[in-house]
Amino acid sequence: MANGKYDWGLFVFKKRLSVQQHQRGFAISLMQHLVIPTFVIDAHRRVMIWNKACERLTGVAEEDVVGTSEHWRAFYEKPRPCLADVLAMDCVDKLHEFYVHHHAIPSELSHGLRVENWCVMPKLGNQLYLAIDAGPIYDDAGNLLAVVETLRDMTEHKRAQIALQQLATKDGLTGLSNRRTFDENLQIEWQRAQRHGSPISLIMADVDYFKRYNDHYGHLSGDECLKKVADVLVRGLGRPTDLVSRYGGEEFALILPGTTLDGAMIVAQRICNAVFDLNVPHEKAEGIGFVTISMGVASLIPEDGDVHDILLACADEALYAAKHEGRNRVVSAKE
Ligand code: GH3
Ligand code: MG
Ligand code: MG
Repeated sequence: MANGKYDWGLFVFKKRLSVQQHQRGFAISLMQHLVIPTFVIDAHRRVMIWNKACERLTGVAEEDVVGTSEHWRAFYEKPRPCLADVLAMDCVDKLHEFYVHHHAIPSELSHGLRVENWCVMPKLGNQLYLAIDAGPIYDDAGNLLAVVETLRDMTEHKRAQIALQQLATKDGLTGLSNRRTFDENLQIEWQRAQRHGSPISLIMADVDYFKRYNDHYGHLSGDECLKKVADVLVRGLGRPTDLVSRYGGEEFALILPGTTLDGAMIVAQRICNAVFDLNVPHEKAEGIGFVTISMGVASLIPEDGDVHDILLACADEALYAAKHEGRNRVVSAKE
């Protein structure tokens, strides 16, 4: 009030300010109570907002993180950028270094990013698979004001997906790769060997007198025996590219990419000895008294036009010879 007159200009200004403050307060409160875990960082990567749902998801309290750049601690054990940081630092080209599953959000309106990732959640001590979205906010001049990151817990969904994948690719009894995975892998490795002109070896293994084992000790003991043999096979393989699968009943197949016949024979003999050394009694195994396996080994450098069936047929023939020659032995396919 000046000279008894009311200052309408000041009044309108104050009113507008108070409406703006009210709106801002409402927006912050809205975000804080949003059911979707959300946090916001400024252009200097300091946390501005850390909502209640984010507190529940991470176990990290708002007061411990707001004003700091320590938000990574809520998700990871070692310092690394969160998705919002990637946008704030303008290093989207490095996204693949931090996230396996990532893509830009397909919208002309958004410069956002979407990723999926396993997070270790150090405060809660449990691993969560999170779907993460981040979107930048710019002022009218195009300067970055903030980045909003939202998180969705996809752990159950991911675990179900992994379980389904396991069902489709693994053998239920032994946990080894199943026949389908074997077929796919053999095809891939065969083609790779063809392209590189490198050797590929295949070992077929079959438990000796296993029908008698089942008949004598029962089917459940038979299953236990197969698991023990499978463990020996897994331990017998040295390279990450080697693959052991349950081919069928009591037959196993081992693919050894980049391995010559001599190398594969050494591996097979070592495994054959290790199964014998398990000392699993088998009263009905002729002459030996323990569970043993026979193995047929084949190796080839595939040429153009060759199909992998030749390798299977050669290894099978060698296995047949191993049985014929008395079992508990390794026989190589004829060159
Ligand atoms: P050989 O020494 O010539 O290999 O004789 P074998 O008795 O091992 O061979 P055969 O093919 O006659 O019999 C295989 C047996 O393996 C038949 C079945 O009783 C047993 N078998 C196959 N799959 C399973 C399984 O999943 N669990 C159990 N317990 N036994 C199985
Ligand atoms: Mg058999
Ligand atoms: Mg057998």
